[in-house]
Amino acid sequence: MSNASECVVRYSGNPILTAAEIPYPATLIFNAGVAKYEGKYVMAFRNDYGGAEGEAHFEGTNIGLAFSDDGIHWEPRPQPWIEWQTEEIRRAYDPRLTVLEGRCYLCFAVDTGHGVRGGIAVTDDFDAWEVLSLSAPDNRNMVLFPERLDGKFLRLERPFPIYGRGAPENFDLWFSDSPDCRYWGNTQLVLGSEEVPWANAKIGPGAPPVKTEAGWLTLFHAVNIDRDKELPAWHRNWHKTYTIGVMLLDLERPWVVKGMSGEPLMTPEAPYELEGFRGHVLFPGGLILEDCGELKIYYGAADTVECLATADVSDLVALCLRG
Ligand code: BMA
Repeated sequence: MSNASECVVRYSGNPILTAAEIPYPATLIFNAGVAKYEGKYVMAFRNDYGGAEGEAHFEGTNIGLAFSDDGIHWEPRPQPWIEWQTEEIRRAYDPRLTVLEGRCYLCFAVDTGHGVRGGIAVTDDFDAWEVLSLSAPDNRNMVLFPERLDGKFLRLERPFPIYGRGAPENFDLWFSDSPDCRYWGNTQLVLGSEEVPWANAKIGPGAPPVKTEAGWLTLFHAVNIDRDKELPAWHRNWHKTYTIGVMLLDLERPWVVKGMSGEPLMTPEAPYELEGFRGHVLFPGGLILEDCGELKIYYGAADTVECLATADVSDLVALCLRG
């Protein structure tokens, strides 16, 4: 069987969405969530706007929408969708989408005056959105599973404990469940960052899991920090490489890892992944399983553009089970 990275094919037309295609102020278009909803592909993407290319200063962040018939070519909506600002809330970003029982749920990170909170909202029309829960800080990278288990909503999340963890950025991937998507409990550790052999720092859930016979297949990001190596970025002191890992979670006990690829599934290598606002960053936010067994992997590249890669679901399941 092939190496992990050989199981993935980058779309030749990457990137699939950039700031140049957005009909309102946009500088960085990245870290999108993607779902199939009512016969169309829908993408909710992060837009950091109001900065000049090459400069690391932006006026704000909003979440925009784009729609597609094939999951490859995208039509952005004329206006941004969500820009959340109050006295306490500064912005919502890095959206993930999960369709569950006909409704579309949106998870996002929320920067507030008192830390980063993981938010979950729901929409039925991609116009109105209702916030269902906001976690205690610091927590981000929430993703919802597309099904309930024993009546409960299931989520993966990434709290970031700065005092209790020993190393500055060794943050881990966790699970919790909820009867109503508002009150969360049954918190369980899923994967410690030390269990990812190719990374030395934080990990976090990426795309909402996809159900297979062998288990819930899910992508995560894993960060390696090399302080001796300056990576290309629009600002100084960028030392983090973000890779994509893949694992399989137990269907009945989704906090149990049944298998994980021992190598990264994707490592930054294409020019649009190596250079941009922050080079060497791959940040997966969407995973769609097509009827033919093809997986579409959506990921932000270099915190600058949104990209697509494909893989065969049976190859990724086999990779996880092989270890
Ligand atoms: C993380 C998040 C992501 C971003 C990544 C790399 O902490 O802020 O939005 O893609 O860093 O900069």
